[in-house]
Amino acid sequence: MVKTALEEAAHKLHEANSVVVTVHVQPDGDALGSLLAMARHLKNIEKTVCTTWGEEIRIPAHYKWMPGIDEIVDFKHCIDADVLLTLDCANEHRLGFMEKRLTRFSSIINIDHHIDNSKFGTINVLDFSASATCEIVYDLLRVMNADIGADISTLLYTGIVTDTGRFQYSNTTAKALRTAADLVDLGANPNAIFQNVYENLSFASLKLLGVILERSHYLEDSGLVYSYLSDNDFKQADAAMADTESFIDYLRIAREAKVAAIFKETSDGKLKVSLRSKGDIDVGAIAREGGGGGHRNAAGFTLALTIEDAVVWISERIKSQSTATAAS
Ligand SMILES: [Mn+2]
Repeated sequence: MVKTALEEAAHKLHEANSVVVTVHVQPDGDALGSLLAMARHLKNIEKTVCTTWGEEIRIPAHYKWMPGIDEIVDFKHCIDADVLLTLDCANEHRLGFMEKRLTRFSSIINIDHHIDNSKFGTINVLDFSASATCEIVYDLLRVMNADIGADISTLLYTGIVTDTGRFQYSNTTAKALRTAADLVDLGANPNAIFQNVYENLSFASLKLLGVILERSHYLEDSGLVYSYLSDNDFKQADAAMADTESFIDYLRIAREAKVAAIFKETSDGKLKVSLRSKGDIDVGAIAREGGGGGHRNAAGFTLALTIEDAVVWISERIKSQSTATAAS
């Protein structure tokens, strides 16, 4: 019988004695959820596990409550293992400093749902219809006959609820909802997770949301609604970039918005761009052109441009996609 990639991955993990589990830099809820769920299961079955990602470890406040979050260690401690397991990571570069260590591992299991995944693993478990990497991890844990308790289900539910925008983005499939329902049966508490993730903003960050809304602009010719935060705004509000992750959703709710963008100045003078689209515009393609990546409706990249030039650059690409869509 031909083994599926899921079965191959399960077999390889069962065989291994030690596993380094890692995710993309600046991890979101799906990355953290899949990381901690896999780490927990592998520890449960007596594997030696190193849980990390390839940059200085900083946990956004709204994810600090996640079960096992204290077990994440600096990547410098995760040197050798039988298997490197990467989760929610579309390509080698997204591994940060872990990229340089790829050659140390004879087995790399790459589990992901990004459509532009570069297949850098020796085993690639890719499901582009999955709403979240956590949805694939749930399938893998079932294949592994894992004992999925309240902690693992809480972690996986968190990844699915955040990557689907609370079950509202276009990746919200029946399977995503069924998986979430299974996870609730297994102990995930949707209301507690909602409060921890979405009602956990510092008051200083709430004021920053006010700044973003106040400064927002709408460009009628491209349908772009955008706003920005400067380095100084973060300093004044004593807020971290990660606290503002969800703010872009407030720009998207404008009826006029085809694409929402938030520009954030980084400390090295560059512009971090987050993009969201509601309809046909593929912001993942725009982000890839800018050297970043992401999904059709949610993507990000960094530009070395002023905000004014970045707005023009993005608007042009929205307009040319709109023309192409209208013509086909
Ligand atoms: Mn994801």
